[in-house]
Amino acid sequence: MAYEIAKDTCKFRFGMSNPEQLDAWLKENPKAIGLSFVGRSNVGKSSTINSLFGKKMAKTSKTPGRTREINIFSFRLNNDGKLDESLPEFYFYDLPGYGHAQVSKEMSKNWEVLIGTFFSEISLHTLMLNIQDARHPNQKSDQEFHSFLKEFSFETFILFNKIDKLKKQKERAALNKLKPVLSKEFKWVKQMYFTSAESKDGLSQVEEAIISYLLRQESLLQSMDG
Ligand SMILES: Nc1nc2c(ncn2[C@@H]2O[C@H](COP(=O)(O)OP(=O)(O)O)[C@@H](O)[C@H]2O)c(=O)[nH]1
Ligand SMILES: [Mg+2]
Repeated sequence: MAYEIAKDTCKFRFGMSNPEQLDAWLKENPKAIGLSFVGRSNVGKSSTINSLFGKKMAKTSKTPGRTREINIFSFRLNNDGKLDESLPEFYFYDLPGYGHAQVSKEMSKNWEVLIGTFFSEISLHTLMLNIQDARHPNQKSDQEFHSFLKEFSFETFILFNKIDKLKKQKERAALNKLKPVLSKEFKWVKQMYFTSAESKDGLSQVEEAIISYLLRQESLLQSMDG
């Protein structure tokens, strides 16, 4: 592959917990091209980010539901091992997990406003990467999130993470059986992957798909401007 994520260019930019501050940033950046990580707490969003963008980018946690901010990062792409300066800076967003019961009412209210602001103001050139736990896919909160997301027109991929934990052949077979069911259920989801942030299984395919999305958006914006 000619293009790859230039890990040495990945930078943490902002941690947003204030919806107004987030709103202002999003409105200033209507043409930002990037991707967003969304999923239940503890499914491995931060770990997947770290595997794709470089160690210790995002904070991983043993305690679910800790990140209550939207973290904004920027990165660039290499082409044949060299930074491609003709391409803009891209962004990725680490979102707080949904479906975590043990938060106070106040916190969940702020979460709702923050997430609402994010999805209604974020550039449409943003790929949604929904991470789910391969051992417990399509939970109630995943379904609720999907019915929310369906109202928007973002391109969406699903990553079923932690496949390294599916040790038994039986569990893997069950997941494979689920594939056609999930494809039916998630007709509007463009691509699905089985991954492990731990063993890195499946992540090079995900990186390839992300890059292809970014380059597509970039040429789309070029043609609109030109
Ligand atoms: N075995 C295994 N553990 C993982 C994987 N991805 C994440 N974890 C672990 O799951 C826990 C939660 O991960 P984290 O990335 O913080 O989840 P987040 O809340 O979705 O950001 C951590 O203890 C990780 O080490 C994976 O693919 N395989
Ligand atoms: Mg996290």
